[in-house]
Amino acid sequence: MSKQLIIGDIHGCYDELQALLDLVGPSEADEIICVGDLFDRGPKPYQVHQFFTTHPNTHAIMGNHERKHLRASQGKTAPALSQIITRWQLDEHYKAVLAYIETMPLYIDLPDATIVHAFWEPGVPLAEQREHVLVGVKSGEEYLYDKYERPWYELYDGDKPLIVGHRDYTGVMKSMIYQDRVYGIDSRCVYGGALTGLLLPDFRLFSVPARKAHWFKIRDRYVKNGM
Ligand SMILES: [Mn+2]
Repeated sequence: MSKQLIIGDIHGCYDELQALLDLVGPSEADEIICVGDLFDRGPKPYQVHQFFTTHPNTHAIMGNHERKHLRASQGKTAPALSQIITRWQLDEHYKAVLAYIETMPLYIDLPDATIVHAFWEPGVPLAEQREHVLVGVKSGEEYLYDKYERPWYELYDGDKPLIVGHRDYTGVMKSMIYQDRVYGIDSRCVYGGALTGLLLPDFRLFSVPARKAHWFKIRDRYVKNGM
């Protein structure tokens, strides 16, 4: 039977992605699914894009960083620093990455789990969840907190376990499991934490340490050089 490896926010951390794949050792038939935020802030967005566009059985969900790229490219918002740096890193490949981002779904619903980038609103079917909630836009997070005044994951009411990225719920760059119902697997690789994978159908966690606190180095280099 084929398995699914769900991977947390990669943020351009291609070397750690490879290390995680070496550790887990998925077969050709296994699916590899990232929860989103694939490119921004890390050192190797192009290699991550190549991986997801050339390997069979790979999928990625739209994260708030992908949404920002789309909206900036459509003139709806100004790109933030992390998008400006990613554009500069990708250079002539940026268009192809944007085209890939346009194909990314807001969620993936597997037999054993539902996967979204960020949040969930109780009482709302998956297909009717608000985009800014699923993707993790600030306004989506504020909307949930104003309406429910509790951490959203305590109210999760979907019919199978939910897997998300986007936030470090532990505060110590580790994954969170809430009542075997919500799996938060963003362990902050690009800030020097770890890259986490969750292997289904067994819900087994794997993790590899970040090689560096990539984002701080990249940001400082970019700002210093004025590029
Ligand atoms: Mn995110």
